[in-house]
Amino acid sequence: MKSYQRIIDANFNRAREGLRVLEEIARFLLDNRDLTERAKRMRHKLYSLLKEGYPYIFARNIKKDVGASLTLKEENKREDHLSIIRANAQRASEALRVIEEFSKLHPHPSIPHLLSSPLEGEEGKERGNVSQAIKALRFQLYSIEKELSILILPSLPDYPLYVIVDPEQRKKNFLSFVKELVKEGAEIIQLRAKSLNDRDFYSLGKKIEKITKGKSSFIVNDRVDLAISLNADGIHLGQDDLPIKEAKKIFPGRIIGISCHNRNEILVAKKENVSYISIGPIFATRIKKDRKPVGLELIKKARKELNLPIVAIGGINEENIREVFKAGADYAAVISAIAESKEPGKKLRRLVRKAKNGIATSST
Ligand code: 3NM
Repeated sequence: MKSYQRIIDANFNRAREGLRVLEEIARFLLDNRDLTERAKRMRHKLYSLLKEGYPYIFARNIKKDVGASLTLKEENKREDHLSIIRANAQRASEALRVIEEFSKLHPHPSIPHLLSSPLEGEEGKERGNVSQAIKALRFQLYSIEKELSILILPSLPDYPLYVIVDPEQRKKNFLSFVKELVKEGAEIIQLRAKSLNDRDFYSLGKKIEKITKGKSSFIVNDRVDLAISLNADGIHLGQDDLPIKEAKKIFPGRIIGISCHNRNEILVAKKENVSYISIGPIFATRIKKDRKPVGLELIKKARKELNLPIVAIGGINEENIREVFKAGADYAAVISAIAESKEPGKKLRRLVRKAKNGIATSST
């Protein structure tokens, strides 16, 4: 019977640990009261269901546990918050399933039944109640996992330059241009093509997706539907595009960024929990002639109010890139600085070097 006790003990620990990780994500990463409370309630329910089984701790034998030293390579690495959610929800649901199965067994008369708070009723029914209750917890967990996965968003890569490639701004050999940037190490590539029809956007996007696959994060501008069909890593939304909430529902677990041009838009976006906020145009730019530059001041102000990554955009070039990082930006987005260069690869490297220099001297 010791082995039975050890199974319950190990899986009780696994389930509550996994649940606690999900609870912390809901609480500290998402500030989401509802999900925090639901995860917490689940842990408490589990305690109350198994409290009769507490003596099972005495069956614990870590030295003898043949699984204690078995760690798969994948267990030591988590790509992002989403993979933490997946791994822990999986761990907790598997553990619950094990408890559910073993709680159906008839226990040995010499040990306290691991179960159950509702002592009334005949024993068989009681065991059924517990496995049913554990099963209900498992289903609650599935929906918490789904909701967390929709809300949590991956981050941009840790690379300071956000390159926007636009076939209107680089008409000649567009694909070789993109290939060169990726080869030179550009880790973030956004495809922006305002005047292409859907079919042409899709066909160009497929080629960019191939070029960037496994090397750079591929972000699609404006269009969530195209981002989905292109299996992009993320979407960049303007103020007039699909609302962030809706984009998250149909494109969960992907990078979502939003363009902001004033403090009000920044404060609204802050509440939505996005992967990043872009602020611009910082300087005058030929590409958005009608927009008045917001200047470095808006980055400084936003930096004080935001924990989210800030992407500075608009008129950024080799001469001023340091300034945006000094003001508190985390990334600089550029179109013309690279598109107009005869040697885009070299230009990219110089911009990155200067960006890193700006980060090093930034006071934030
Ligand atoms: N969005 P360049 S500024 C596409 O303010 C875009 O949201 C902006 O191009 C914003 O690096 C801008 O050539 C143009 O100035 C960026």
